[in-house]
Amino acid sequence: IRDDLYVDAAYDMLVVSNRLPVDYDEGPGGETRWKSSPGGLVTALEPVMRAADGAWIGWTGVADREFDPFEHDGISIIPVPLSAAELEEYYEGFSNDTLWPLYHDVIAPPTFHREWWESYVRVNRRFAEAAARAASPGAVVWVQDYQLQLVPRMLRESRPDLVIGFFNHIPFPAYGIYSQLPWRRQVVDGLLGADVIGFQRAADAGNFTRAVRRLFGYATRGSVIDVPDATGEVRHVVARHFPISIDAAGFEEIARRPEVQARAREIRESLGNPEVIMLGVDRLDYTKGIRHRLKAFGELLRDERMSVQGVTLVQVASPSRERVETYRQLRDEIELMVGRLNGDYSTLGHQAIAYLHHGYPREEMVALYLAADVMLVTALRDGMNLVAKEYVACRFDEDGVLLLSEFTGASDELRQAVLVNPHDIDGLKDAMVEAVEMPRRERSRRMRALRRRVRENDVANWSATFLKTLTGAGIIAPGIPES
Ligand code: GDG
Repeated sequence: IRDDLYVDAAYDMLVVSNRLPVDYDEGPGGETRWKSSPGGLVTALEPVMRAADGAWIGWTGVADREFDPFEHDGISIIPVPLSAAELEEYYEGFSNDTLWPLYHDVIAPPTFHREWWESYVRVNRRFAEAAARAASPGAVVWVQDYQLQLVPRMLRESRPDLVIGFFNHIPFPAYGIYSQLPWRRQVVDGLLGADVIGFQRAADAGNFTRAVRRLFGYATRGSVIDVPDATGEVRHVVARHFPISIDAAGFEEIARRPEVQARAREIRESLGNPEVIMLGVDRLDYTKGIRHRLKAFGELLRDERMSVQGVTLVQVASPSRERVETYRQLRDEIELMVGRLNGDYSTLGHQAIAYLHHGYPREEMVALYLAADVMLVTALRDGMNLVAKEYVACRFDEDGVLLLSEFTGASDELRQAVLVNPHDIDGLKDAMVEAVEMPRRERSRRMRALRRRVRENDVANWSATFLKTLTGAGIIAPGIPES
């Protein structure tokens, strides 16, 4: 154990997120072990964190346990504890049953509980205090996502010397929806403690800026908001879009491995060699439009515009938020639909839908992307949707069709996809047929354009652009669309 991990005010760069990029694991003798949980954010920030002597602050995923700071794979980790009650109120409650549905345009009704809000405030304060302790004078602190929207203001109050950034991974809704939140002023004020507030889409940044004007009447010019402090002095806060991306080269490298390609062929065979494989990969979440997708596919089979000999739908629905009631109900509904459709249309040799309620290793996901002729992304609302970008990054063969909902952030950039409104079931059915029947030349033309886009704005580019804006260089990368 390194002594300097315990030194306060030691880090020039801090990332603060609800979950740490590591998973707890117990060794055979009951000893604590840590496994990396490789996400895009870690890949993007690892080099930055190493270069800047950075640390990551967040929760370990284990309730009611305190852990000392430690180092993992060259990154300093500062755990923040959460109790089982806080997990229920701050995380499953306020974050996932109030903010999540509200920020996704109330696809599911948000629940407002005052105790949940109080827990959210308490936990945000704990994260802010941990960051305030760990940050060196003038350090850069980058706070991530909707679970921690109060941290920027709390941090600025205790440490006005810090440079504070915030990035919201999910949408920010229009004021008419946002204004339902009983704590709408506190949340916007919490965010305004940051120097730069990042969103996925220009529309999200616009919604936020309008909320600031409506609630506080502050002057705004383009992406700059004038925020007066207690003494009347004005601070310029930047609120704009920084569309997140993936480690495109990393995904392509996996896709090029011979064993992954062999696995893709094996997947196709095990499905009975259908002419076309359509694929959906989502956390099992009501924002992802899984029901709309199943309904459209079911009608196509019913209308005999598709057949199970011709087309198989593989749906990976990875388990998510299983303690939240809305998610349990959704799982039941989806599994009822899948069961019905398979009962009605499958044959002994050909399944209509291969439904998998599992999480898989990244290599298996890539093999699925390679096996899929058509990728279905039909989210009703999605901050970005990384699955769409991953599919594109993996298709070095320049084949495959991406069908993409207009309600994803990704659709701002991936204009060569087959764009759909998932609420329009007839339109969705036509788009699915168009995707299945698209000639090879057109598939390649579109895929080449999509791939160029994802390569140009990868996750390293995303974090560099954000951090440059935050630290004052203000350089805007060429890969970012302004609309
Ligand atoms: C939020 C926003 C925004 C899924 N199942 C498995 C698995 N995954 C991976 C995917 C992808 C990630 O999880 C999901 O990312 P998405 O972007 O699609 O969606 P959210 O989880 O809702 O993420 C979203 C994102 O934050 C980033 O800002 O884009 O809009 O909602 O990487 O591949 N990975 C593995 N096994 C699985 O079973 N290995």
